[in-house]
Amino acid sequence: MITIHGLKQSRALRATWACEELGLVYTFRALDAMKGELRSPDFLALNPGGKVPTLVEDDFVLTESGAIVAYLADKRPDVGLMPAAGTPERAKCWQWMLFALTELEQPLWTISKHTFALPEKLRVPAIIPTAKKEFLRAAGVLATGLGDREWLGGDAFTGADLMVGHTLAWARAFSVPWEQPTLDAYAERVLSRPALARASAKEQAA
Ligand SMILES: N[C@@H](CCC(=O)N[C@@H](CS)C(=O)NCC(=O)O)C(=O)O
Repeated sequence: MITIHGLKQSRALRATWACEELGLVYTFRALDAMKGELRSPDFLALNPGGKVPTLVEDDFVLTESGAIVAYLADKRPDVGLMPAAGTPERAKCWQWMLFALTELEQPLWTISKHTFALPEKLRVPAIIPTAKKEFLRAAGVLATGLGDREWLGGDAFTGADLMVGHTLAWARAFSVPWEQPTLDAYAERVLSRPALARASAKEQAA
């Protein structure tokens, strides 16, 4: 049995969205950060970093949203959320998943941390213009990489679209513009996936 430990409106949605795309049976366990549940001894025993998503399957524990999406995808190779191992398609899928985590998400998260997420006394507003510039640069690279294709991998939705799409949803939620018109339709396409709606509904109900 797969359990995804998460917070509502967090990167845990990447994991539950993947489960929904793949038709996997899973439980979403909503933790409450305000009650200190990310720092409880039980949770820290699973993930010493005290972060979500954290996947637990019997005695197997996995952290990092990208690794979790890839692990889940390999349970249903027929779905093609990750293309077959050893293919150029798989390599490109990894390229964009890692791009989402390292190039697109990081400046966005820097903006968010120093705008609202960190306690006010830890915020350094002077970093925001640089982070915005980096985010726009990454968005430009993404738009060029996507070109006029429907999905990053070409014909089919993959884990790359899931990871990038979730990050674009955050950009939208945080009112950080990407200034790439072609990404507007792409974001709509990715974020209107029924599997995402199901994962969000499950999260809200938890
Ligand atoms: N690189 C990690 C980041 C995980 C992460 O930072 N998760 C946030 C929620 S979106 C968290 O658990 N924050 C709690 C904390 O930092 O204490 C991933 O992609 O899974």
